[in-house]
Amino acid sequence: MKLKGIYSSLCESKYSGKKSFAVLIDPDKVDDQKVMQLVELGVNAKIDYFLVGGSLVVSNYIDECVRLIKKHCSIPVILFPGSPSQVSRNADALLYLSLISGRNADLLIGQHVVSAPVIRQSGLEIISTGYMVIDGGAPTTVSYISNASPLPADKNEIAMCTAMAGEMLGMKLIYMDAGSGARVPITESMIAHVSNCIEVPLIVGGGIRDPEKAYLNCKAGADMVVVGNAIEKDESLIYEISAAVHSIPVRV
Ligand code: 1GP
Repeated sequence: MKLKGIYSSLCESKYSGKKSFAVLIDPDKVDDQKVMQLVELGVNAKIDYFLVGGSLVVSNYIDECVRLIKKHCSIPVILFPGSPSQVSRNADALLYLSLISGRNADLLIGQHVVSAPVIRQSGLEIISTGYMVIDGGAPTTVSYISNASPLPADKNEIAMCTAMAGEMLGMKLIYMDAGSGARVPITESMIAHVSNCIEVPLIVGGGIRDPEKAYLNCKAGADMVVVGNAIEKDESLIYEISAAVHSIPVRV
């Protein structure tokens, strides 16, 4: 049995105002060499988490990818599964995503029912997460695969009510995602509105390409920012984004 620690750390960080930076690794886009490179960069840049997963993982590399990360560093690995098949016992935790911004019953509860025994047996720390896909200005893999309309980018009220409902239904995290490679990331205004009406930690990702946007998202109320695509294109961004996120003072 693994120690149940990731969610406690996320809550402690939120309480103290400590912002976190997670690098998303899509197992379809990496090999051993690339993973080792990202591990080294992640350690040197002092990132907080690796997220591993993708909306559509076609390779069979998740388990090996997670094992490699865990073997070579102590950065926690959180699974961010696009489907129930994306599970690795070697990870530290799993975001148990329910697509609360959509109206596709399968992604709200259906796939969870089918995969519940396997997920339970994995022994992973399971973190129930209200997953909200926000319109990022272009169709993304997640918007296509989910077969559900994204939440309109300028409708802060809908985002607030959705997040509040997720929290009251017992979800432990809210993850607002404009989708991987989104043309337009989520506005700071929407992040601030949502952050102000929930108490659980708030994760924000999708289309973040520079340290300024990561910083502004944290200032607006994101507790963790997730970056994938931009780092795939320019790895040196890991240092800049990590520094920007961690420049926000922690409450003592
Ligand atoms: C996608 O939030 C993540 O689910 C990260 O998005 O790849 O655009 O950084 P990017």
